[in-house]
Amino acid sequence: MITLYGWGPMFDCPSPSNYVMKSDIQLQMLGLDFDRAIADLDSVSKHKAPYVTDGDLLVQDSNFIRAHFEQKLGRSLASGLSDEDSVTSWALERMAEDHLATIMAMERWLKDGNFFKGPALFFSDVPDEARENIMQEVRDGIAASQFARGMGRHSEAERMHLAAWDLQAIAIQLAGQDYLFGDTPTVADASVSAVLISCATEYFDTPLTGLVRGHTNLVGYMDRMKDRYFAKNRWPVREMA
Ligand SMILES: N[C@@H](CCC(=O)N[C@@H](CS)C(=O)NCC(=O)O)C(=O)O
Repeated sequence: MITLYGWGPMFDCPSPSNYVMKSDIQLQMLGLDFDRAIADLDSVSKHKAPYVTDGDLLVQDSNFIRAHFEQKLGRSLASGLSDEDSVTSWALERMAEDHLATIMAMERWLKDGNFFKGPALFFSDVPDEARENIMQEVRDGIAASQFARGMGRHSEAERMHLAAWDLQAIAIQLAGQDYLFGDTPTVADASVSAVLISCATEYFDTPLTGLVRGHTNLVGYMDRMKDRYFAKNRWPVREMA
Protein backbone atom coordinates (compact mmCIF):
# COMPACT_ATOMS: atom_id res chain seq x y z
CA MET A 1 0.00 0.00 0.00
CA ILE A 2 1.26 3.46 -0.94
CA THR A 3 0.52 6.54 1.20
CA LEU A 4 1.45 10.11 0.35
CA TYR A 5 1.85 12.27 3.45
CA GLY A 6 1.25 16.00 3.24
CA TRP A 7 -1.65 18.40 3.63
CA GLY A 8 -4.80 19.05 1.63
CA PRO A 9 -6.47 22.31 0.60
CA MET A 10 -5.49 25.49 2.42
CA PHE A 11 -4.99 29.09 1.33
CA ASP A 12 -7.25 28.52 -1.71
CA CYS A 13 -4.68 26.04 -3.06
CA PRO A 14 -4.94 22.23 -3.33
CA SER A 15 -2.21 22.12 -0.64
CA PRO A 16 -0.30 24.77 1.32
CA SER A 17 2.84 23.06 0.00
CA ASN A 18 3.88 23.19 -3.65
CA TYR A 19 6.02 20.09 -3.03
CA VAL A 20 3.03 18.10 -1.79
CA MET A 21 1.02 19.21 -4.85
CA LYS A 22 3.92 18.18 -7.07
CA SER A 23 4.16 14.66 -5.64
CA ASP A 24 0.39 14.27 -5.68
CA ILE A 25 0.36 15.15 -9.40
CA GLN A 26 3.36 12.93 -10.20
CA LEU A 27 1.88 9.87 -8.47
CA GLN A 28 -1.30 10.47 -10.48
CA MET A 29 0.74 10.87 -13.69
CA LEU A 30 2.32 7.49 -12.98
CA GLY A 31 -1.13 5.94 -12.64
CA LEU A 32 -0.49 4.79 -9.05
CA ASP A 33 -3.21 3.89 -6.63
CA PHE A 34 -2.37 5.65 -3.37
CA ASP A 35 -3.83 7.02 -0.16
CA ARG A 36 -3.26 10.49 1.24
CA ALA A 37 -2.63 11.19 4.93
CA ILE A 38 -1.71 14.17 7.07
CA ALA A 39 2.05 14.45 7.54
CA ASP A 40 3.66 14.09 10.94
CA LEU A 41 6.97 15.88 10.44
CA ASP A 42 8.35 14.68 13.79
CA SER A 43 8.04 11.09 12.62
CA VAL A 44 10.52 11.40 9.73
CA SER A 45 14.24 12.16 9.75
CA LYS A 46 14.15 15.09 7.29
CA HIS A 47 11.20 16.71 9.08
CA LYS A 48 9.68 17.74 5.78
CA ALA A 49 6.71 16.80 3.63
CA PRO A 50 5.97 15.27 1.26
CA TYR A 51 7.07 11.79 2.17
CA VAL A 52 5.60 8.46 1.13
CA THR A 53 5.44 5.01 2.52
CA ASP A 54 5.44 2.18 0.02
CA GLY A 55 4.80 -0.85 2.16
CA ASP A 56 7.58 -0.76 4.78
CA LEU A 57 9.72 1.64 2.77
CA LEU A 58 9.82 5.35 3.63
CA VAL A 59 10.83 7.77 0.86
CA GLN A 60 11.39 11.44 1.67
CA ASP A 61 11.60 14.45 -0.69
CA SER A 62 9.50 14.93 -3.82
CA ASN A 63 12.47 14.26 -6.11
CA PHE A 64 13.28 10.92 -4.49
CA ILE A 65 9.58 10.00 -4.39
CA ARG A 66 9.45 10.48 -8.15
CA ALA A 67 12.68 8.51 -8.66
CA HIS A 68 11.52 5.64 -6.44
CA PHE A 69 8.30 5.07 -8.35
CA GLU A 70 9.85 5.61 -11.77
CA GLN A 71 12.40 2.94 -10.95
CA LYS A 72 9.79 0.61 -9.50
CA LEU A 73 7.51 0.95 -12.55
CA GLY A 74 10.37 1.06 -15.06
CA ARG A 75 9.03 4.20 -16.63
CA SER A 76 10.16 7.81 -16.57
CA LEU A 77 7.92 10.85 -16.40
CA ALA A 78 10.36 12.49 -18.80
CA SER A 79 10.32 9.63 -21.31
CA GLY A 80 8.53 11.53 -24.06
CA LEU A 81 11.03 14.40 -23.96
CA SER A 82 14.02 14.92 -26.26
CA ASP A 83 17.40 15.26 -24.52
CA GLU A 84 17.24 19.01 -25.04
CA ASP A 85 13.74 19.26 -23.56
CA SER A 86 14.80 17.08 -20.62
CA VAL A 87 17.52 19.59 -19.82
CA THR A 88 15.06 22.50 -20.04
CA SER A 89 12.55 20.52 -17.99
CA TRP A 90 14.97 19.95 -15.11
CA ALA A 91 16.16 23.58 -15.23
CA LEU A 92 12.55 24.81 -15.08
CA GLU A 93 11.85 22.60 -12.07
CA ARG A 94 14.90 23.84 -10.24
CA MET A 95 14.11 27.47 -11.07
CA ALA A 96 10.51 27.11 -9.90
CA GLU A 97 11.29 25.24 -6.68
CA ASP A 98 14.65 26.64 -5.64
CA HIS A 99 14.15 30.25 -6.71
CA LEU A 100 10.55 31.29 -7.37
CA ALA A 101 9.14 29.23 -4.49
CA THR A 102 11.67 30.80 -2.12
CA ILE A 103 10.34 34.25 -3.01
CA MET A 104 6.78 32.94 -2.52
CA ALA A 105 7.65 31.47 0.89
CA MET A 106 9.19 34.76 2.02
CA GLU A 107 5.98 36.56 1.06
CA ARG A 108 3.97 34.11 3.19
CA TRP A 109 6.24 33.73 6.21
CA LEU A 110 7.93 37.09 6.61
CA LYS A 111 5.08 39.56 6.02
CA ASP A 112 3.02 39.84 9.21
CA GLY A 113 -0.37 40.13 7.52
CA ASN A 114 0.23 37.03 5.41
CA PHE A 115 1.89 35.06 8.18
CA PHE A 116 -0.88 35.48 10.74
CA LYS A 117 -3.65 34.44 8.35
CA GLY A 118 -1.50 31.72 6.77
CA PRO A 119 1.46 29.78 8.14
CA ALA A 120 0.58 30.78 11.74
CA LEU A 121 -2.24 28.23 11.46
CA PHE A 122 0.39 25.47 11.44
CA PHE A 123 1.22 26.38 15.03
CA SER A 124 -2.30 26.07 16.38
CA ASP A 125 -1.49 22.94 18.39
CA VAL A 126 1.44 24.62 20.21
CA PRO A 127 0.41 25.56 23.77
CA ASP A 128 -0.74 29.18 24.01
CA GLU A 129 2.07 30.29 26.30
CA ALA A 130 4.80 29.02 23.95
CA ARG A 131 3.21 29.78 20.59
CA GLU A 132 4.38 33.33 20.05
CA ASN A 133 8.02 32.58 20.86
CA ILE A 134 8.12 29.47 18.71
CA MET A 135 6.56 31.24 15.76
CA GLN A 136 9.05 34.08 16.10
CA GLU A 137 11.97 31.63 16.31
CA VAL A 138 10.87 29.88 13.14
CA ARG A 139 10.33 33.16 11.29
CA ASP A 140 13.72 34.47 12.46
CA GLY A 141 15.30 31.23 11.23
CA ILE A 142 13.74 31.66 7.79
CA ALA A 143 14.83 35.31 7.63
CA ALA A 144 18.38 34.36 8.66
CA SER A 145 18.67 31.54 6.13
CA GLN A 146 17.43 33.78 3.33
CA PHE A 147 19.84 36.51 4.40
CA ALA A 148 22.70 34.01 4.32
CA ARG A 149 21.65 32.82 0.90
CA GLY A 150 21.41 36.37 -0.41
CA MET A 151 17.71 36.47 -1.24
CA GLY A 152 17.00 38.21 2.05
CA ARG A 153 19.40 41.03 1.15
CA HIS A 154 17.18 42.16 -1.73
CA SER A 155 14.31 44.60 -1.31
CA GLU A 156 10.86 43.22 -1.98
CA ALA A 157 10.81 45.16 -5.27
CA GLU A 158 14.06 43.47 -6.31
CA ARG A 159 12.69 40.05 -5.38
CA MET A 160 9.65 40.77 -7.54
CA HIS A 161 11.94 41.58 -10.48
CA LEU A 162 13.57 38.19 -10.02
CA ALA A 163 10.16 36.51 -9.81
CA ALA A 164 8.97 38.34 -12.92
CA TRP A 165 11.95 37.03 -14.89
CA ASP A 166 11.19 33.46 -13.77
CA LEU A 167 7.54 33.87 -14.73
CA GLN A 168 8.49 35.30 -18.10
CA ALA A 169 10.69 32.29 -18.78
CA ILE A 170 7.88 29.87 -17.86
CA ALA A 171 5.34 31.81 -19.93
CA ILE A 172 7.66 31.78 -22.96
CA GLN A 173 8.27 28.04 -22.63
CA LEU A 174 4.53 27.39 -22.33
CA ALA A 175 3.63 29.76 -25.18
CA GLY A 176 0.30 28.62 -26.67
CA GLN A 177 0.65 24.96 -25.65
CA ASP A 178 -1.56 23.20 -23.12
CA TYR A 179 1.44 21.98 -21.12
CA LEU A 180 5.10 22.97 -20.93
CA PHE A 181 6.21 20.52 -23.60
CA GLY A 182 3.12 20.07 -25.74
CA ASP A 183 -0.35 18.65 -25.38
CA THR A 184 0.51 16.06 -22.70
CA PRO A 185 1.65 16.85 -19.16
CA THR A 186 5.19 15.75 -18.36
CA VAL A 187 7.33 15.77 -15.24
CA ALA A 188 8.03 19.50 -14.94
CA ASP A 189 4.34 20.38 -15.23
CA ALA A 190 3.86 18.93 -11.75
CA SER A 191 6.56 21.04 -10.17
CA VAL A 192 6.08 24.26 -12.13
CA SER A 193 2.27 24.39 -11.98
CA ALA A 194 2.36 23.75 -8.22
CA VAL A 195 4.66 26.71 -7.67
CA LEU A 196 2.58 28.93 -9.96
CA ILE A 197 -0.63 27.99 -8.12
CA SER A 198 1.08 28.80 -4.81
CA CYS A 199 2.24 32.19 -6.09
CA ALA A 200 -1.07 33.08 -7.73
CA THR A 201 -3.44 32.46 -4.84
CA GLU A 202 -5.43 35.54 -3.91
CA TYR A 203 -5.50 34.42 -0.28
CA PHE A 204 -2.23 36.29 0.37
CA ASP A 205 -1.42 39.92 -0.15
CA THR A 206 1.56 39.78 -2.49
CA PRO A 207 2.53 41.30 -5.84
CA LEU A 208 3.25 37.72 -6.96
CA THR A 209 -0.46 37.13 -7.50
CA GLY A 210 -0.67 39.87 -10.13
CA LEU A 211 2.66 38.93 -11.67
CA VAL A 212 1.45 35.38 -12.37
CA ARG A 213 -2.06 36.41 -13.37
CA GLY A 214 -0.64 39.01 -15.78
CA HIS A 215 0.29 36.11 -18.08
CA THR A 216 -2.97 34.88 -19.57
CA ASN A 217 -1.38 31.65 -20.76
CA LEU A 218 -0.25 30.87 -17.20
CA VAL A 219 -3.79 31.42 -15.88
CA GLY A 220 -5.21 28.93 -18.39
CA TYR A 221 -2.40 26.52 -17.58
CA MET A 222 -3.02 26.59 -13.82
CA ASP A 223 -6.76 26.03 -14.37
CA ARG A 224 -6.01 23.11 -16.69
CA MET A 225 -3.68 21.47 -14.17
CA LYS A 226 -6.12 22.02 -11.28
CA ASP A 227 -9.02 20.59 -13.31
CA ARG A 228 -6.97 17.59 -14.33
CA TYR A 229 -5.38 16.69 -10.99
CA PHE A 230 -7.32 18.42 -8.23
CA ALA A 231 -10.93 18.50 -9.44
CA LYS A 232 -11.88 16.68 -6.26
CA ASN A 233 -10.21 16.93 -2.85
CA ARG A 234 -8.99 13.51 -1.76
CA TRP A 235 -7.17 14.68 1.37
CA PRO A 236 -8.42 14.02 4.88
CA VAL A 237 -9.25 17.04 7.00
CA ARG A 238 -6.34 18.26 9.08
CA GLU A 239 -7.27 18.73 12.73
CA MET A 240 -6.39 22.22 13.93
CA ALA A 241 -6.42 22.89 17.66
N1 LIG B 1 13.10 19.39 -1.25
C1 LIG B 1 11.87 19.03 -0.54
C2 LIG B 1 11.23 20.28 0.02
C3 LIG B 1 10.05 19.94 0.93
C4 LIG B 1 9.66 21.11 1.83
O1 LIG B 1 10.37 22.11 1.92
N2 LIG B 1 8.53 20.94 2.50
C5 LIG B 1 8.07 21.95 3.45
C6 LIG B 1 6.61 22.25 3.22
S1 LIG B 1 6.44 23.25 1.76
C7 LIG B 1 8.19 21.43 4.86
O2 LIG B 1 7.84 20.29 5.12
N3 LIG B 1 8.65 22.27 5.76
C8 LIG B 1 8.70 21.94 7.16
C9 LIG B 1 9.97 22.42 7.80
O3 LIG B 1 10.88 22.90 7.09
O4 LIG B 1 10.05 22.31 9.01
C10 LIG B 1 10.96 18.28 -1.51
O5 LIG B 1 11.11 18.46 -2.72
O6 LIG B 1 10.15 17.46 -1.05
